[in-house]
Amino acid sequence: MYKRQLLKPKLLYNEVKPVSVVQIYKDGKDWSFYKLKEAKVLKDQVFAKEDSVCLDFGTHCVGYVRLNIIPVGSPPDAPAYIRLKFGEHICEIAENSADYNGLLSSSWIQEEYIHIDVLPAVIELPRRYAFRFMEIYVKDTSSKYKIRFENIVCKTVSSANVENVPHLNCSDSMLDAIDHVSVKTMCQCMQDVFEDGPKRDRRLWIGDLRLQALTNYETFKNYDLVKRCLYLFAGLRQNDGRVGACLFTEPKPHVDDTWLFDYSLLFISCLYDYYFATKYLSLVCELWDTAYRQIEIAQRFIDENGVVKDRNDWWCSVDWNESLNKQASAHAIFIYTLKQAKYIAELLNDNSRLNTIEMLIRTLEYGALKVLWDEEKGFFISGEERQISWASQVWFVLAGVFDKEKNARLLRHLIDMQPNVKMITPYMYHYFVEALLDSEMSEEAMNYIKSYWGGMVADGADCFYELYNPDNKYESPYGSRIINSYCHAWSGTPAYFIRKYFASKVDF
Ligand code: RAM
Repeated sequence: MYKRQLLKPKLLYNEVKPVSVVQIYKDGKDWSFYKLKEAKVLKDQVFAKEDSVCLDFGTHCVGYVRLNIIPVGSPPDAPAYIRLKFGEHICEIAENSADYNGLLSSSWIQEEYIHIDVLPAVIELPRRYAFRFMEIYVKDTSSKYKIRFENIVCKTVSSANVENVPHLNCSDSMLDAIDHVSVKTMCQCMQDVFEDGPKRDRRLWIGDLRLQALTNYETFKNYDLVKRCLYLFAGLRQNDGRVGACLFTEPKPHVDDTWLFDYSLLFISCLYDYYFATKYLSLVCELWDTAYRQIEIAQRFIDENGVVKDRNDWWCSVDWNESLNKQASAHAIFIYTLKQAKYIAELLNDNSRLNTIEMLIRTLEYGALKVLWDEEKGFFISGEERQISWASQVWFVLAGVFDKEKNARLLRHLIDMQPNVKMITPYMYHYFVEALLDSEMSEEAMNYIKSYWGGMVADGADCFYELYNPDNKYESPYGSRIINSYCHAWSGTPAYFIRKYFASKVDF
């Protein structure tokens, strides 16, 4: 049996019932809701053709829904025909799914039409949903009978046990709330593997895994789940040894055909972090060849000036800001991961690879300073149009091309100048906060944690979103925000920052 199979986690189940019936309304430009009544009185409400109700489960749930449908009136002389809709965010219920015309498949929209021929009935939906809100819409019964709903329940599932995570209880209630939402986000995404989002894409992406693993080391400490995911990536490589950007576990584990420059290199970071968290050298030793192979592949992207070549397809992830040029970030991520690889090579006494790694670091640092650094502007530029973005500066700080003082000056300059190619994903904000902490700017780091992730909490998030642009809350890389994920692994890292870097200043 494969090692990754041996490490399959045990799934834990629970039951959550709806707490209230809510009314959706437009609050200015956006959707909002208020409580109409307790959910327990729903059993007395009778539904006829075109009636609907929206239930609030009070918290984000991942799991399987069951409900009883009871006929009222004459014997049912026609099937009941209902629509069930599930939403992590109220906008998914409020907006008409038929209007969706985005980039990703509409099949992600959590909506089912069901005929029920025999009543009363117990409906158990086979699909796993991620939601807080559930809408029931009665498309039709018949003129002779109506229906009622009873025993609505969600059997929730996760491989994480929240009871294993000590509660944060500090004097700052905003920080407590951010930590709580962060731990909840992690828990919902910890399933058979670390999923990126339990609504969408429900699979293992390496960029997400890297941040989940870091947060997991400070919270759930499920080292085996990280190990399983690393075995999956290493055991299911693409053709020439490339680590794929993501993989699926059903019907059996298989790698996707997407490859991303930065994600493949982040396999090295995952291994490096795993070593620091566990000090288990054996896994590092076992997976070192796979990690090193990613360097050999990325090396092909370096041009004659020692700079990573730009491309205009989806070759590198970094952030979802559509105007972002990724060349400089990719270049810096290569240096960043090479330095981690250098550490591993030293640890394993792999001297021949160590020489190559050191040579590559020199080449790329030289190329960065010669071609990508603009002394006059005081920023790293990216692409033919010499774009100045937040992401490029952040990744260069993390790459450690300059010393700490110069990095701190670069970050201050960035904050002062506010270049308009901004970061829009919590994923990229994570690395920004990491760069601030690396540069001993912990006050600024804390302020950004509070304003960015705190902004989502203030907007009512019970899990952190895939994408959050405080300047445009409708932003979606996919053409519609109803397809965005509102519980997304790469957003759950504040608990990591708070617990790792600020633990001495807060109480548990
Ligand atoms: C999306 C997912 C995932 C991310 C990739 C790059 O499909 O949101 O989290 O890692 O893109």
